[in-house]
Amino acid sequence: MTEGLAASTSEVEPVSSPPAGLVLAGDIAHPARLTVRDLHAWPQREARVSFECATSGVQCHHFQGPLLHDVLCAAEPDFDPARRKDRLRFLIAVTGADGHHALLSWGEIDPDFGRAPVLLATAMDGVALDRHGPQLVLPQDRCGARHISAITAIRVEAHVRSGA
Ligand SMILES: Nc1nc2c(c(=O)[nH]1)N[C@H]1C(S)=C(S)[C@@H](COP(=O)(O)O)O[C@H]1N2
Ligand SMILES: [Mo]
Repeated sequence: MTEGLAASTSEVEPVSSPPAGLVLAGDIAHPARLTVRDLHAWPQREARVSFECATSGVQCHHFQGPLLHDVLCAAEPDFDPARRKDRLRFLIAVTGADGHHALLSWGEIDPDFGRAPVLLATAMDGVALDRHGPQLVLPQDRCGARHISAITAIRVEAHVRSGA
């Protein structure tokens, strides 16, 4: 029975091109693997952004997708929900398929603090990112470098205070 299921699944979805997805992990209650399709479960927002790249100049794109904050809250980061201050210890590390890597702070996207409407885009310029993987969209950024494409991992981590 298991063999039959495996055979029919591979017919529908060739193992050579599985839908791109990201691993959500770290100091959270619900680690998960999320495909672009899974990201449609949250309310979809839209953003028209322009950003400058040091090598290719100004680019303008239209993105659609859920708020990063909504997706991360569903994973229940390990902070004390009763203390706003506690959330300010957390970092968000985002990695692309090519290893490009950048950090955000929780305070930056939290509606009580920076309120940045950062998206995990499921589509760019009307084209679904199902095969490519989701893209980070930061309407507040002047430069393009944190608009990480083909995201493979997001880690939410409590920063450990160093020294005295
Ligand atoms: N995965 C990944 N995403 C990335 C980058 C990258 O090197 N890898 N470069 C960033 C930079 S520097 C810019 S300006 C924007 C736009 O880059 P593009 O011109 O390659 O689309 O994507 C960003 N996202
Ligand atoms: Mo860039």
